[in-house]
Amino acid sequence: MTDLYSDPLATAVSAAASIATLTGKPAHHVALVMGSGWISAADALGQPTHEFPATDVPGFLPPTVQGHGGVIRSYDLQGPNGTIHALVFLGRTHLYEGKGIEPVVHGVRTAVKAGCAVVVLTNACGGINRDYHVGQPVLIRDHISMTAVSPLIGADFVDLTDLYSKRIRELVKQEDPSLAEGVYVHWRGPAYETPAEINMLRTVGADLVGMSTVPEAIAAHALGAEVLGISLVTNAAAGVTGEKLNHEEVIAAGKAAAGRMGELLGKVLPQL
Ligand code: 8IG
Repeated sequence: MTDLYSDPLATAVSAAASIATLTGKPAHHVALVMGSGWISAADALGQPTHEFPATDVPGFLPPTVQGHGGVIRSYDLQGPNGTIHALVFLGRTHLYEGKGIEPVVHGVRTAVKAGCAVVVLTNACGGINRDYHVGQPVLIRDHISMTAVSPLIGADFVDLTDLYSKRIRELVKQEDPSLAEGVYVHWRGPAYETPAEINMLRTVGADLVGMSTVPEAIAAHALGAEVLGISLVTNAAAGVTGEKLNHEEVIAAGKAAAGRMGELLGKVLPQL
């Protein structure tokens, strides 16, 4: 752990103050973390009022993966009860980067300290459930941590029974009743699973597998935010179709379907 994160919440508080200064907005109301391929969802929210590199804000590391932006945007979204301020993170830090857990959850901690009561976590993932097709968005109903790495330290015995807010899932499904729900597995990576591992994960009740979201959901929930998780199935998990997994294909498939989800979020979020 570096000095930067010796007091992670203090770093998040100073990051939130920096975002307030950069945007001229004393508080934001909802945060969205956009995974690979989700930039078209951010674009579907309209024109941001502000955009800056995440590295302008304390505690954010430069991006290391192609398609993971490292950019923060602020949006004004119009809803039935007036304007809300949305904080959008394009790109995130992953556990597989080897920098530890603190940079992985710094964005969501910053968002909650900036005032966000709702955190939307999106990702691109592999589909384990054979009913899913590539390009399908799936609401995360629950998760299984195969890393067992927690962002929490000490006697912080947080209840996770409603980690992925049922209230928000129901609101989203009112807008789009065709949306499926599934159980997401956090796999450390960076190597994908073997076919045998995918069979194991299916057996223990997993529908989706990816390398993000779970630590951020726990950190946001522990600070009192409501969490919505949405996975975009961008490939069939290993062994499901016999095809090999390729990062470029993953990015392309994500872009195609994310725009529709951005429009949906633009409608739902101002109602929360
Ligand atoms: I995109 O098949 C994407 N991310 N672990 N497995 C894991 N992560 C992923 C996958 C996948 N596809």
